[in-house]
This record gives sequence, C-alpha cells and structure tokens, in this order.
Amino acid sequence: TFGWTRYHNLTEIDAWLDTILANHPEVTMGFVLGQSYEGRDIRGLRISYKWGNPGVFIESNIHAREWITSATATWLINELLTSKDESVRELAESHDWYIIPVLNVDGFVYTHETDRLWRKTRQPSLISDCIGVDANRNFDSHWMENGGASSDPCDETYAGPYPLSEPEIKAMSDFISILKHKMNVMLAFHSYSQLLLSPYGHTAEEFPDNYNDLMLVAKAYSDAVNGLPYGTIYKYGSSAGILYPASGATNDWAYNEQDIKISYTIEFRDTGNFGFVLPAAFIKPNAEETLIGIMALLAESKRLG
Ligand code: 0X9
Ligand code: ZN
Repeated sequence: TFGWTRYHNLTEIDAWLDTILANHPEVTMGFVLGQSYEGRDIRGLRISYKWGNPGVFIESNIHAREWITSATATWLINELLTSKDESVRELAESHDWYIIPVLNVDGFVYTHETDRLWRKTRQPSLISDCIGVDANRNFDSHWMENGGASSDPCDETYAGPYPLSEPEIKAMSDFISILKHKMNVMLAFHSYSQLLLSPYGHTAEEFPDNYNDLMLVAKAYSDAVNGLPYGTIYKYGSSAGILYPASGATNDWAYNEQDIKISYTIEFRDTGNFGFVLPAAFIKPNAEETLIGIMALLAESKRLG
C-alpha cells in the first residue's frame, strides 16, 4: 500500500494519484502536462475548493535523484485533502493548488531501475554519446548566461542544445504560460541543503525588485520550520547570492518571464550527511515541516500583499 514510510516508484505514484482523484472528485482534477522524451505522461493534480483562489504551483522531482521531493509533494497532497487540522483546512481551501509530483518522469524511472544518482532527463544528444539535459537549466530565461550552466552534454549541468529542448520543460513552460494569470506562487522542490532560494540565479550582481519582500517571506518559512521540535535550520537568500550562479532554472523563469513574483527553489533535507539518498525515515519529518513552512510563507506573502 501507498504510504510515506518508504519511497515509491512512478507506477505506484500514478496508481496512488488515480485513487486520490477517485476519492476526491469534487475538489481535484487530474491533468497531463504533456509527454516526456520516452513518451510517459507527466501528470499533475489540481486541488481547488473554491475556483479563483490564489494559485500555488509546485514543481517537484525535476532532478531525478531527489526522491524526497515527490515523497513530500504526495504527502502534501494527502494532507491538503484529508487533514482535519483547522489551519491545514484553511490553507487547503483558500488556495488553488497545482502540483506536479514527478516532472522528470524518465529520469525518475531511471533512478529506480538503473542509476540511483541520475539527475538529468534521458534525451540523447546529437553531438555526443552522453545522455540527458539538466532540466533546471533548460528554461527560456537568461539561458546559458553567466556560468553555472554547461554546453557540454557530458556535464551534470548541461543546459541542452537550446532553451526548452526538453519536452518535459517545454510542456511545463506551455502550461504555465497559459495559466500564469492564476499563479501567485511558484515553489520548485529540490534537495538537498536546507535552503530557500529566491531569484536571481543568473546573476549575483542584481536583485529582484521585490527582493525585500522575498526575504521576509523566506524568513517566515525558515522561522516556522525552525520553531518546530525538529528545529531544522533553513537558510535563505538569492540563488546566485548564497548558492551558486545557475541560469535557466524554474524559479527565475517563473519570476522573469511569467510574472510570478513569489518564486522560490526549496532545497530540502539534509545538509549532506545522506544527501540525495535521504533515508525514508525522514520523509514524514521533512514533509511535516514543509507544510508548516508553506503555511507561514503563504500567510506572510498575503500579509505583504
Ligand atoms: O543546481 C540546481 O539546479 C539546484 N540545486 S540542486 O542540488 N537541487 O541541483 C539549485 C538551483 C538554484 N538556482 C536557481 N534557481 N537559479
Ligand atoms: Zn535539484
């Protein structure tokens, strides 16, 4: 059975999504972003109790090996739909949620079947024997500018032959472009490092217009998570400022090209002890604190208007 005491493969996640849709037909809608390079459906779930609420878009598992992200996204879906806690009900019912548990479906399957530490997509290159593109360098925003993205197909941060070369990223880009007027918040789930990263990733020299607000909202998340019994510490800042330069990433593209002004990359647990291979015992703690963090983030963002 599906649960959060172990990690699940794509088949199990898809079957679970079907169950969720069947059990909550009034408030959920399944959608397909498009197909991956290998032809798999990229599935998403919308949760909407009242059409027209502020939209929150959650992208997860764009990097194949970051299993904690889809485990957390599925747990979040379950809580939003089934929790009896009053603050969770309020959170669930006052937003329209668009959640993609596994964006990089081909890579995710590859991490289950062949190479646990695979990061990229699975589309072959025309100029090299190396396979795959770093999907988080493939968005059409400052693509391949200022380092942090590679033009070498054998690199882990290969940005692809051109922006949106990956069908998964093209599909996501098209979907958001259509719905962007409904999207207020973009959260891209990653691991690991325990960081909240705002734009920009393409430069550390400039900062977004609403950088002060972005930092206040990030602080609210970090404080809320730190205040839980786990006491987990999340640092925050701009992507290029506190991590490293990286252009063509989801949160920058959402901010720059789609006008989604509350836009973060969240790097989950841990800080390197287990790294990408975080034991399943950490799924629930990580997911619980993520929910509390998102609650604080959305409240602070609402407060700031
Ligand atoms: O390098 C990445 O894509 C992200 N880190 S990870 O270890 N999960 O691969 C960080 C991206 C942050 N930078 C931008 N959003 N620009
Ligand atoms: Zn990542």
